[in-house]
Amino acid sequence: MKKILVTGALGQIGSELVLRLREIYGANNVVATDIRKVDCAVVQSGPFELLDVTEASTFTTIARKYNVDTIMHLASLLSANAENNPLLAWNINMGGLVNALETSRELNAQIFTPSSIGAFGPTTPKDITPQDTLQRPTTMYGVNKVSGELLCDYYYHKFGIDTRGVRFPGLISYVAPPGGGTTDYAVEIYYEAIKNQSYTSYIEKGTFMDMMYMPDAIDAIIQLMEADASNLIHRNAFNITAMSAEPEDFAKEIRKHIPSFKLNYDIDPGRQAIAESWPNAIDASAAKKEWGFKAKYDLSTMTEDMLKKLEKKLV
Ligand code: AKB
Repeated sequence: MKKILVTGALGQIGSELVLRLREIYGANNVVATDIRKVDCAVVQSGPFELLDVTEASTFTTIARKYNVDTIMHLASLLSANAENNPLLAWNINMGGLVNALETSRELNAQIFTPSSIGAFGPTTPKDITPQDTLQRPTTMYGVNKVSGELLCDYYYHKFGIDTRGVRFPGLISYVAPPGGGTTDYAVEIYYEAIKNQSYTSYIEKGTFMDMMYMPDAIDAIIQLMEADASNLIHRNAFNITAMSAEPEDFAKEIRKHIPSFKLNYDIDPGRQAIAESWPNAIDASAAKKEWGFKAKYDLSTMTEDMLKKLEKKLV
C-alpha cells in the first residue's frame, strides 16, 4: 500500500485529492500538509501536519516520520498572485519544489508536481499547442513552471527519481475556491450565476483558455501516478485538457439552466495580458497515448453538475 504525503492539501486541488486518495489507499496512508490549519474534512479525516514547504528540514522530517513513498507537491502561488509578488513566487514555487524533490531523493519516493498552461508564452503555437514546443513564458508563474518541468526531468535523469506531472488547464470546482489565478473567472461565474444570476468577467469576451472539471483532474493525477513507467516517454508536464472555452461559452451553457443569466465585462488588464500570453487550446495526445488520459466532462456536463452542486451548497 502506498504512503502518500500531500502538500498544499487545503488548496483547490488538495481539498478533493486528499479525500479521494484516502478512499483508495486508506485514511492513515495519506498525510495531508498545509501552511495553515482549518477545521475541514481533510483535517478531520486522517493525519495532518503543518508544513511551510520552503522549510527544507521540516519537509524531510515529516516525510520521514510517516515513511512516505509518494509525494504529491501541490503548494504554490498561482499566476496572478505570482505576478503581483514575483520574488515571493520564486521563493515558494521553486524553493518548495526543490525541497520536495530533495525529500523524494532522500526517501526514494515517487513525486507528482503540477505544471500549467502557464508554462507557455506568446511565441508558443496558440492552437493545438504541441506537447513539445517553444516555451518562453512572460510571467513569473510561467518561468517557475518551465523551471519546475526541467528540474523534475533533471531529478529523473540524474538521480533516477520517479518524477511525474501534468500541465493543468484552469480547474473548475464547487468544493474549494482557487486563489489568485487567471482562470478563476471560470469558477466565479458559476457561484455568481447561482447567487445573483449575473457575473462581471475580468477576462475579455473571445479569450479562449483550456479548462477542466476537478473530478477529471483528480482522476488524471491518480492515473498518471499508477501508470506503467515503461510506457512513459515524457514523464513530466503532460499537456491535458477537457475543453477550450471563452466567457461567452460559459454564459451560453449557464443560460440553458438559468435563462435570465447576464454576463458583463470589466477587464482586468493584468490578468487579461496573462491570458493572452497563454494558448487557446492545447493538444493532449501524448497523455492519451502514454497513459490513457481521458476527460469525462465537457462544458455542458460540467455546467450541469456545477450548478446542481452549487445550488445545494449555497442555499
Ligand atoms: C492560474 O490561472 O494561474 C491557474 C493555472 C492555469 O495554472 N489556474
